[in-house]
Amino acid sequence: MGSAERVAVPLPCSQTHAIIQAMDESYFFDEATIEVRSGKGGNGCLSFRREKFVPLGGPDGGNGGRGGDVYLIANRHLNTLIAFQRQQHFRAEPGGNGLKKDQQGKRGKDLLVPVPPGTVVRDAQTSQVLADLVQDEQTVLVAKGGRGGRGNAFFTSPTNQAPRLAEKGEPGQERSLKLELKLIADVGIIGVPNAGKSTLLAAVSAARPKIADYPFTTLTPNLGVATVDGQTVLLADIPGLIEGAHAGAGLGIQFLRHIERTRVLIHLLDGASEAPLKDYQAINEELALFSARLAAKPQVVALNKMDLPQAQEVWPAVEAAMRERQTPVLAISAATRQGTRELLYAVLRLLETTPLEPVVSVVKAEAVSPEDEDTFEVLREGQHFRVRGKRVERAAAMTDWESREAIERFQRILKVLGILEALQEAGVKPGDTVFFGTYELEWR
Ligand SMILES: Nc1nc2c(ncn2[C@@H]2O[C@H](COP(=O)(O)OP(=O)(O)OP(=O)(O)O)[C@@H](O)[C@H]2O)c(=O)[nH]1
Ligand SMILES: [Mg+2]
Repeated sequence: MGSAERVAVPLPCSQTHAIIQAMDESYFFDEATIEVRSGKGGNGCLSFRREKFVPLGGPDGGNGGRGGDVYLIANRHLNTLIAFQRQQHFRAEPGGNGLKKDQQGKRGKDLLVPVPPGTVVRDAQTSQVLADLVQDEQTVLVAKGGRGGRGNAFFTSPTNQAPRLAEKGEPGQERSLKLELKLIADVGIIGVPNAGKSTLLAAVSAARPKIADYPFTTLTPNLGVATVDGQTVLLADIPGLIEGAHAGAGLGIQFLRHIERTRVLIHLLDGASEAPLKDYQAINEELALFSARLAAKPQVVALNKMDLPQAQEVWPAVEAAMRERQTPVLAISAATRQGTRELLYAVLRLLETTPLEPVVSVVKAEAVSPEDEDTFEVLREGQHFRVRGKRVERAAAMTDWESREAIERFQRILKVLGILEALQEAGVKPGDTVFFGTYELEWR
């Protein structure tokens, strides 16, 4: 990325603020579509030196500067895509025009757009994954700045000492991107529907998820921040899991994916259930069927609803079973907050002894696909012809149509690429209109 100057989009708001706002609007923003545009290259300059006693000095028009690139950069202070509700358009600065006396145009500043870690970036048109930004400060180039047009000094040659020709800057790239946030909470709260997961999240954080006495109250994950001894822990409450979840039953598979990146799990047991230990086993089986990675995540088990006699009755059996498995276990009541603080301490202890997983990153240095530059096609559109191709369209956009020499140069490019021949084969006649990108030319 060089050492070029950069501008960063300011961070929209602090982490907690963003989460609470997302809660207020009662759903979690985990998708956004944005438009990015890199800077156009600056135009090349057409100029001749003015010297005393020399009627026409040598050409001294400088090249235009390169346009700025657009990058997305992971920023650990963000954990929602909510900022993109307010702003969807991001543009890098254009390059400066070349100047006389062989002065290069200024390079356009790059634009850095911060996104939360866990953001998967796709091309909105093709759905192709461009990057999976996982680690803080991981960066991906999404739109490359246009090349600066060359000034007339560049075109000086033994046979042309005074070129009246300068290129225009290459247009910037425009791209529509789809962002998807995979939650990266520290802790995932899992359990059967109605276990009290949302009640627990509400008890330990400022989040206000919907709570009700029927299964599948939670439809999309809720996030909350809990503070324990000055440390913050980000918790995600996901929809209840049932048998077959790994294969899409209930609200299924997408939520298992959401918790795949959390570091530890709170496995909440419904103390009012017929058989909490059976539920426990069924959920663990679902995790294992989904992925080995999920099954291997450390768990803290909590038997909920201890304010009910039913829960108190099963507690000794639950406690004994977990002791046997050497799994930490607590008795809590999310409703009365009995034991919830101790549960957070147990989670902290587990987080401390759980190393961060090595991050597997698929980020390429550039997400801008190198298309085949020189290929083209000639299409017939009613009375007109259209030539499509990356290189030729760029050449057309960079040609100064006021300059005879520039037009001649464009014709030479057509010849070299074999486009002249292809047009003749397609039956083009003098007076016909030929389109190159947005440029319309009359065939002569
Ligand atoms: N008595 C008692 N009831 C509780 C406790 N915790 C939750 N509940 C009740 O259990 C029901 C389900 O609670 P939720 O928090 O919505 O459960 P959930 O696990 O998020 O459920 P889903 O989102 O549907 O999977 C509600 O009626 C809660 O009021 C508790 O500690 N004691
Ligand atoms: Mg819920």
